[in-house]
Amino acid sequence: MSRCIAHLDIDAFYASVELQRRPELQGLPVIVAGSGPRAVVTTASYEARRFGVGSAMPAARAMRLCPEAVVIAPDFTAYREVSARVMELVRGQVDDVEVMGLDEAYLDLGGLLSPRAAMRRLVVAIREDTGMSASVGIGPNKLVANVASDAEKPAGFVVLTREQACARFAGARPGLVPGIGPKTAARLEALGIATLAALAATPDDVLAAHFGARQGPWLARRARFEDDGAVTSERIAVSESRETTFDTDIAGAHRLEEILRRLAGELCEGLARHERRGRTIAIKVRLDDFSTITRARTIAQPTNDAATVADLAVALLREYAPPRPVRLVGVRVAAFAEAEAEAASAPQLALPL
Ligand code: TTP
Ligand code: MG
Repeated sequence: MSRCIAHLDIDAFYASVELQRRPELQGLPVIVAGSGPRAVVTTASYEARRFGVGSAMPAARAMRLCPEAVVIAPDFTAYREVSARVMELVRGQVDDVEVMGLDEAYLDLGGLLSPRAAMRRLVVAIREDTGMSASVGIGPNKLVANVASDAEKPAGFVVLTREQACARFAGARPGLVPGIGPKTAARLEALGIATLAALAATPDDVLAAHFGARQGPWLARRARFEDDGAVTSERIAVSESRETTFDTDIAGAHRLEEILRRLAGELCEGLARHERRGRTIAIKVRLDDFSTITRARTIAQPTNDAATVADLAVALLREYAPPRPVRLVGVRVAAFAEAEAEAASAPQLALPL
């Protein structure tokens, strides 16, 4: 292997944090979800997954599938704290770490004498220190590492060369590979390409004809587990946001402004804790017909002041004047001062607002 990259991902992350502080729930099906008619499951313990419960499923449906499940409301502060501790342990072992989310990271193991042993030690350290169970994939590139980390969850530890990955997942659906979403997978299937092996063997010109000169051949490269993306350490978050979906759509401007102010307050509290300030304040509004708009304004001085952010968010909302009842509002602070240099050169993080 020329390069050696690991992908580490915590198992059933939010649920595991909840189980950690409520050991009496160990072994029970646990679902972390909000409340209300529109709540969705953020994650489910592996016991609950056996009933078919999964992320992004409406909570009501999850309860029908698994009526005995214990439902817990999400506590993002707790998840951020555990995440920070996990990443601290990761950085203690490896210099080049690319954090992809609260519970996952790519690690460049290139400099290590014995990468597998180092990763085994790291998994033990994470378990002892935080109680979290992690799955690890190791491979010659990020793509192999990512798919390998998912292959034997929970507590997986899978090491594959690119060729081994091709052989092991030859019969898997193309959607197994990150970057091939459900729409692309459906189009591939309509063309009779139902497996990664079939996709890998499809000539570039055929794929280019259907998916374009860039995306077509790229799909086949993904299916061959080719990936030359580097682990770019310290991907700095360039924005943070809070949003909320209402139980019933809201038409009153006053009520919307109140909610936007509360979200701005929560957002700024988190920013202040991490001493982060941003210059761009944005709002997101989703109407009852699911159309979604964002409006943003950039100010001269970076801020994390709740009143400043709330005033701007409310001004943006008044300018937009939602033409229909509103289903969701969100507020975002972006372009953090310390991240501005990076943000100018790196592509904007595709975080949902
Ligand atoms: P994942 O790593 O995708 O899921 P997971 O850690 O719960 O389970 P596993 O890795 O064992 O398959 O996401 C990490 C956390 O992100 C998850 O615990 C909850 C949150 N999340 C959502 O809020 N909504 C979602 O749709 C998904 C997929 C995750
Ligand atoms: Mg996970």
